Amino acid sequence: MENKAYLSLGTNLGDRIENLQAALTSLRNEEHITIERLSSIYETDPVGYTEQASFLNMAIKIRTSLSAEELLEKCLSIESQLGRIREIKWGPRTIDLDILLYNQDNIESEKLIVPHPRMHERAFVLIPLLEIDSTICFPGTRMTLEELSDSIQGKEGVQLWRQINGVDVSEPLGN
Ligand code: PH2
Ligand code: MG
Ligand code: MG
Repeated sequence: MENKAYLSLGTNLGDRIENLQAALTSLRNEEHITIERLSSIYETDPVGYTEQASFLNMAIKIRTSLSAEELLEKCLSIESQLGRIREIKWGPRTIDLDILLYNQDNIESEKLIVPHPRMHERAFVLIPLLEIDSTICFPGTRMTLEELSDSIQGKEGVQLWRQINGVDVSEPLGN
């Protein structure tokens, strides 16, 4: 499990908490992946295409012996197992599993770009990520997430989900 990666999870179709649970269970059942940290779950305003239901988003830190490409294949297969179909760009989805960072690698292949090209401008990615590791340095800059946190745009669209619902949901997910 020599590689360290950060993933973003998002869902806004069906039973959203069940979708997150199912994705985490599938990741836990993968022998080449260990989940090290989980963020809280956040309810977030849709970004990009705004005429859709709000999302639940969270981030996780994993260790894996998979290459970035193998990890992507794993993520895509979990997405399709959970019933994700090809949908409109940035539109509603049952589950979205995105690789944010893979070690300090810069990857640009036909299938995969890492660091995730839009993570820097997305509060629904940065706020959960900040919670699990504020010392992350973006490849290419010397700034840590902590140092960048004040300048994150769109924070008001990212709310702790457990506060909205009055229950702490991070425990059942195995934090
Ligand atoms: N994912 C998108 C587009 N817009 N908005 C929110 N709030 N959360 C998402 O996960 C999300 C989005 C495309 O992957
Ligand atoms: Mg995405
Ligand atoms: Mg995706």
